[in-house]
Amino acid sequence: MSASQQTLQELIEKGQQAFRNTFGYEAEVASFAPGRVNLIGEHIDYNDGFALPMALSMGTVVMGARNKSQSTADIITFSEKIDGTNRIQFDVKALEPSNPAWANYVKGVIYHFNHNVPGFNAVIVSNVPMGAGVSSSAALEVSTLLFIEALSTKRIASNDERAKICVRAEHTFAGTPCGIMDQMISLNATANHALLIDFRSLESWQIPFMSKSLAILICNSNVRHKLSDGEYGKRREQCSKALELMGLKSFRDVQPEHLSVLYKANDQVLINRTKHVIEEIQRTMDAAEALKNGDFKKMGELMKQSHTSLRDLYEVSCEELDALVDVANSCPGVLGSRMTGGGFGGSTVTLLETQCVDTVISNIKKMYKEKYNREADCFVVLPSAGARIIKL
Ligand code: GAF
Repeated sequence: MSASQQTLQELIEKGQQAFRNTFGYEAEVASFAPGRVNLIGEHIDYNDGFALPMALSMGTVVMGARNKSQSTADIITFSEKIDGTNRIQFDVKALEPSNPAWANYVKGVIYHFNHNVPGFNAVIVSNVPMGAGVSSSAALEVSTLLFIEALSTKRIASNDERAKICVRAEHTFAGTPCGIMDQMISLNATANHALLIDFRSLESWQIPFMSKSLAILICNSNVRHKLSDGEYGKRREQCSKALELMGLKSFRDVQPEHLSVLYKANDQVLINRTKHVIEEIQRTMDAAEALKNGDFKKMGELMKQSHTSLRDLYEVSCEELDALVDVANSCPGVLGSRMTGGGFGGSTVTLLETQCVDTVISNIKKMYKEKYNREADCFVVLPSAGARIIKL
């Protein structure tokens, strides 16, 4: 059985057993936070726009209990992101980024929680595929935060605040200048719904999204192009530069006269980035409306347009993702397919008729193996519930 097929109950049992075997007593507190797939609204969270993600049933469990020390955290992990080190000990009162990389998500969250956390022992178990663009990092951050919140006396006022703590952790300890979408959906998701998030106000709306005749398919390309490391930050800088040229603080305020300033500056890259952002914001609002109206054909068309824009205007796709999207879109029964997440590898998301799932998966896998000699891992997913404390 692959990690992603383990159920939450199996993750919990695995964690409890590992905790008992490692530390010699029972875990008392457990938290769960899901990964996500974004249906539409890509590279828009840090641009003041809208996105429409949903949570997966796959997620990360952090479980444990206080230990006898004042401030030592002793953590083992079963996640694939172990960098060869699956047990770490550190002082919760003297935190700084260091290897292994996975531990920085944990340390960063404790640091930015900014309240007394007692010494604890913990186990981390996850079934979110790593590096697949489905937010394994946010799942780890959010689950860690709920866990330490339960161990301490401080209660964070809202999920917005929780999401911001996790983002700070990711920026400062993991060194990734991410937006806030992944943490927001992990914290606020509801089963059978996608979440329309407005990143200007952080308001959000649950959009019912469940149909027996339709399925959502994630295909992991199993590639992560190295160039992605700096490219995400570069896109953020280009967007800031475009706003600066237009004399604006937000893409939500762009009027035709602002665009003409940009056209005069004649920087095609900035024009393309701006075009993507403005159009993707509109597409995302249209997609939420289409879902509300049960207009899945429209939803699929918008997903296709989103991919084209990410490929040609925002330039965050890659050959493998384009091939996965193209083969999916060519299959009967597929309404629309696009890359999802940060890009440069990772996964695609496809909306399709349930009755066609097996054929579409087999076409995708065949093409991918023949063209790239790689496996595409395919999962049918359902919109699932958000992060929570699990009663042990
Ligand atoms: C990554 C980031 F973490 C998100 O904040 C978001 O920007 C996404 O890429 C692109 O939409 O997942």
